[in-house]
Amino acid sequence: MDKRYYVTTPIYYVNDAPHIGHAYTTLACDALARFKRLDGYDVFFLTGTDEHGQKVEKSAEAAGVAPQIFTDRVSQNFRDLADAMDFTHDDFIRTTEPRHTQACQDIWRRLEDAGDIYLGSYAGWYAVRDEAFYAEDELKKGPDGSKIAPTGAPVEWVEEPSYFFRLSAWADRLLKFYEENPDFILPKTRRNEVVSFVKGGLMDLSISRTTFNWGVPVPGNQEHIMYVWLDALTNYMTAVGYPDRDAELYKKFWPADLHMVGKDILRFHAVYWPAFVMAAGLPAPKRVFAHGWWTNEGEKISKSLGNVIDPLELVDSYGLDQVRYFLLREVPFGNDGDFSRRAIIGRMNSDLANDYGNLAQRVLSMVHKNCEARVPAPGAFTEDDNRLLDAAKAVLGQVRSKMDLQAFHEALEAIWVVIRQSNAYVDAQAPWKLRKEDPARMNTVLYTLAETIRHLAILTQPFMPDASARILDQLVVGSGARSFAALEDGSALAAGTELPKPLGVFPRYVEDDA
Ligand code: ME8
Repeated sequence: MDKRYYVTTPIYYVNDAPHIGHAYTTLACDALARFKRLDGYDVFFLTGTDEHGQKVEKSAEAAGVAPQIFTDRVSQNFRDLADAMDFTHDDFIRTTEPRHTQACQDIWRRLEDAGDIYLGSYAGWYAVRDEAFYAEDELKKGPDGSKIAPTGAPVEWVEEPSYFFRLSAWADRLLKFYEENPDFILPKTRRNEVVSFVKGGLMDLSISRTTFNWGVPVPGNQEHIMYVWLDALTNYMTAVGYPDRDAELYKKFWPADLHMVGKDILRFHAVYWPAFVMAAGLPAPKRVFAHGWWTNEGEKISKSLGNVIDPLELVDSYGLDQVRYFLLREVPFGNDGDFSRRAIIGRMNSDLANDYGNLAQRVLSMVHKNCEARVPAPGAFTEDDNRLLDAAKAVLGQVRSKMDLQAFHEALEAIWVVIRQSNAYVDAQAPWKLRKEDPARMNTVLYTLAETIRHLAILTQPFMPDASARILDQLVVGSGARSFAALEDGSALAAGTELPKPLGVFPRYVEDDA
């Protein structure tokens, strides 16, 4: 089995501060990267910033600083966010780095050599906000009667000399590619949208600009800079060493297993990008997953509405693991979702404090009080005990198949089924009553529970790394015994192991009414 996994986030525009949407995409990739590492994969997890183009140039201008100084500053905000959220990326790429210029120019030359680039002139609509060209018939009328892009972005008329990529010639090959790779675009509904878009026919794509110069120069023609999306998409190959195709990382990790993106940029990733890569004679990535859109208390998140959610503030208010859990659990991954205080507090108090936290806390406290703070020695397991232990053992397989489809919410739900089953088992077995009546049976019950919690805490690590580690510390599970192998190789808690005094891991969130 090929145990390598390459996952990427979009590279974010440095026109603005990072917000919850950016944190969400990278979080999903982080959970996946952590999951795969625990599952024995060699993982490469990439994130970074998209620093060229008109949009960034204009933001720098508005800030009154040179674009490079501006991008240095804003890019750092994205790194700070990644640190604050404990993301485990292996590289953080910036498109203004020299390694990236080299990669962009190389891919350009390959497209040119393949006969897929020609010089012409572009006359049409462009939306700086989306950094995208639009055909006349795609535009809508805005509230003030002016033309706007389907995304709502204002458009401007552009006329300039431009190189084109022969995208029109790629429609059939793309359709064949989608057919041969049915999971290339997920979720399925998004796949259908892309397929019907391509079936509608593709126009050649303008891939250079001449009216500003914040970008990668086109090789052989200094008048042109590369279209920011060709530049940006190439980052996924730059980071693994391209254009050096003998580079160790490139050989190991290209083609990427997963480009995680928001639904807003699916077309660039699922149409343009595989066409570019295949035209360059290189292997196309294996999957693009387009997730949904977050709103804030029912409203579209936007700077003009003043309702941008700062992920750092969320972490300060609710705690990192709580925010990580909420974002991945609340919304079926792929669907749109709404952030609300009520919803996150609800999840914290019911799923985390009442279900998971309470299970760990009451079991560990009983062990501490009644078993001399040692893992109790179990006697023969009854049918009830085995039912719980078997359920705990079966979760990894379920979570694995959910994670392979990026169904984070279902992966978590599968874990919670066993958490709830464990709580029901505690209530049914009532170990506190057994203390006097049948201490040997109490030991077996508490052992069964502690062993189940070991499984659960190993499995929740990708989602809530800190809280899971604290539960595993309380069970004295060593750092070498926290990977998924320890759920499949017959490992189990050793009776007699001395345990530290338990401490609650998921406090209830008490609303401040003041
Ligand atoms: O598009 N809900 O960068 P970008 C969910 N530079 N996700 C959201 C979101 C929201 N409300 N808002 C943003 C670009 N996102 C290009 C990408 S890749 C080669 C170049 C997330 O800064 C989501 O992942 O506009 C979306 O696709 C991405 O941020 C857009 O980030």
